[in-house]
Amino acid sequence: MKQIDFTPWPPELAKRYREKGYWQDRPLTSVISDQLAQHGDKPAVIDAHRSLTYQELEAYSDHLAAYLAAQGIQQGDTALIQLANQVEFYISLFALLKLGAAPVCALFSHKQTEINSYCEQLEPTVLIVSSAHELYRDDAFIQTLQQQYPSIRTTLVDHPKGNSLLKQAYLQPRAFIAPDLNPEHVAFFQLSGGSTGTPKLIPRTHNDYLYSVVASKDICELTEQHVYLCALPAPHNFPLSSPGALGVFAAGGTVVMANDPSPSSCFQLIERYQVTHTALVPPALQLWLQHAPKSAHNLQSLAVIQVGGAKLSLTIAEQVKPLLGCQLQQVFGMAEGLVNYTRYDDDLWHILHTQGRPISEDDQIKVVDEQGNLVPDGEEGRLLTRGPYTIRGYYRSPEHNQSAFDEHGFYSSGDLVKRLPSGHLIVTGRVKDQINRGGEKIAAEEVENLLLGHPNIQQAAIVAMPDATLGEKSFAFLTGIPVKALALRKYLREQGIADYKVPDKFKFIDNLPLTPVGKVDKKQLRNETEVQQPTPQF
Ligand code: OOB
Repeated sequence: MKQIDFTPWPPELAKRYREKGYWQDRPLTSVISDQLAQHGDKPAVIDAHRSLTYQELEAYSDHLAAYLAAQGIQQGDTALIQLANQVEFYISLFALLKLGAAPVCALFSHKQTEINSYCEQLEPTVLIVSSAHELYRDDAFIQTLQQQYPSIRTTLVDHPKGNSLLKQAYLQPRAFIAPDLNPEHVAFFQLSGGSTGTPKLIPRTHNDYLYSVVASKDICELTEQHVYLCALPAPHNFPLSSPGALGVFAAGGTVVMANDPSPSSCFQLIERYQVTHTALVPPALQLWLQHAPKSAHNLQSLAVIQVGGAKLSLTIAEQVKPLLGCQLQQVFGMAEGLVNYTRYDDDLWHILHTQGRPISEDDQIKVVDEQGNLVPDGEEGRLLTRGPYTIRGYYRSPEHNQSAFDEHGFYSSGDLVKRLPSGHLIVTGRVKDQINRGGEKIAAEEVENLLLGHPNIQQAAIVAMPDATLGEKSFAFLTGIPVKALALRKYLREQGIADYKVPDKFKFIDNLPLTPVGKVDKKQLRNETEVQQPTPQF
């Protein structure tokens, strides 16, 4: 039997995680199968086009799994899903999980560069994509992928409004014989925000992910009464598992999918479906706060808004209760594992000023200085963590793993934090070479490398500049023969990268400043962006 590579936890820790009941040796799909007896007829997921009960979600993912099995797809294979926020996302995810064929779920904003990189790394056997995405409007890109990656055996394209091969495959009843899965093995891949040239893939096992989902569901006290609005891109770790859609399924609740997190998409859904919970990034929350007071929609059903993905400013945090009438929960998480929540019964100070505390008492946190020495509580340092649902290594990245994990298996997230005696963390900054553009992560090196491909550009350095709405935008400093920003944007779009990675500002300068050891001095460049910008709100 083929097995997907991943770095296992040391046996003594795996034993402990089992003994403590974190790892239950059950497949991740049990979040839906467990609901069938009691909640089979209840709506599990609703999008703009249809509503599926738990029974339907289970049956459709079985049919699709059987269809794929008949195409020769089997345990140990990999797959790529690129769908919008639509019920087919969960049908496809569960079908592949049932087969043991681990998917990577690309964000809908991803383009050729990202998709190529995932295919290069995974050699998928299945593509499940939507023609609503510009890449799949016709067959050209799919054919290129199929030629470049002969591993691709089955391609299912969905058409959002009409019939499609994907819909036929899941609607047509077929008996599925489930293979025996080992819950210690890889279930699927999360995407890393990254700080390197190539986006890294994060193998998540059934055991570790299911634990994070179920524990998150308990912390957030979700029940079958709850209705969760999935407003962020469905594959992202936050709306998938913190507690996200999978947590809501595990509780027997209902997931409502919005096309995007804007008030115009979301407020009507909140009223119509009596949404109780949702998860937002700070810029979306800001828009909600601006629009809620004058909205004609009744938002009273909302009990909790979770905010995470990027730092939330105190001034925005303070407005949640007065303007939206619901509880704020701060969430500081990462696709690699560790997730922190403020708890509902925390005092107001901790809810407003901290990004929460870890899910598990077995989440080990170290806050260290530049030499790797522990710093006292309350002092800033780098965050290191390991635990029952934090990965031990990126997929097939031995070199990067050397620097991303310490000798004790602690993952270095690249965040600067302060830990309080209560265990709560405050995110104070970052050492990784990344821009956090309103929750969307940009690995500076990835975009710099693409810019270096331009004939006029000699050197490129991308840094964060403060922005009142997004928190940060990206600023590219360049040397070489000047080119207009418009032309550079066009050039980058032609390379096929997600729009959010295209720098917001470009500037040609004579030389990039260097540190005493001869590296590009990004700190100095960042200072320069601040001179040119108005003071940020957060
Ligand atoms: C979430 O996951 P990723 O993988 O997109 O990004 C992780 C990084 C963290 O290392 C940190 O730099 C930043 O995003 N971050 C925050 C934050 N939440 C995430 N920075 C400040 N304050 C916060 N509340 O973004 C993610 C995954 C699961 C749940 C929530 C967020």
